[in-house]
Amino acid sequence: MQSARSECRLFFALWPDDAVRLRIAMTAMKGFRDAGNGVRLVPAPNLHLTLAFLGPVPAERVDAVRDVAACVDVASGSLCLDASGGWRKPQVGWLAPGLVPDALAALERELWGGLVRLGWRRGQPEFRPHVTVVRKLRHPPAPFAFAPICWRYDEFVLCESVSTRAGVRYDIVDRWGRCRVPGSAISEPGGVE
Ligand code: 2AM
Repeated sequence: MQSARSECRLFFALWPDDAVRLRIAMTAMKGFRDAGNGVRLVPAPNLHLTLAFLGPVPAERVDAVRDVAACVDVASGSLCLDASGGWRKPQVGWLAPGLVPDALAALERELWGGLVRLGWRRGQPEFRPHVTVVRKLRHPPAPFAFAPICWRYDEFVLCESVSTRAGVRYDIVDRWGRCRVPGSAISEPGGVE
């Protein structure tokens, strides 16, 4: 459900289905189990792959953002998470595709092309697709091996990041790519981290 606030923190993402998110969560639990005190696993409902982070978006600009998404024509593809790692500064650990599929790169490029035309600036010069699986990771461990987690996606979503006292919650605002049944409900992952 879209918020009635004057601005909301938005991002485009791939949202794996429940079974894939569970596999990601289990892999993260095992792989990062010795990663040190204070490390927090991202709850399975919150696991996603960010395509474009928009930051705070004024309510009156959300329709233009939706129009960007509606123009994208590469909403499906497949990918395999088969690499692990961590970044010191944001203190996150992740699983990622070792090879970025062309269709995924094209999806990100198309989204950013439209966003740049609206005046957004890319934070990162390069697309480094990843699923953040742990936070507060002070000392990224050496990469670990795991059974690749592959999935086929046929849609991408626009999400709102909502800060709550219990942690961040991600609400799916809209989705594109899959055939839509008019009037169908939009699911909300509703997890907290
Ligand atoms: P992360 O997975 O690497 O933490 C919602 O906050 C999503 O947007 C997260 O997946 C997060 O990436 C990403 N995100 C948050 N802040 C960001 C920023 N300043 N630049 C780029 N991506 C960001």
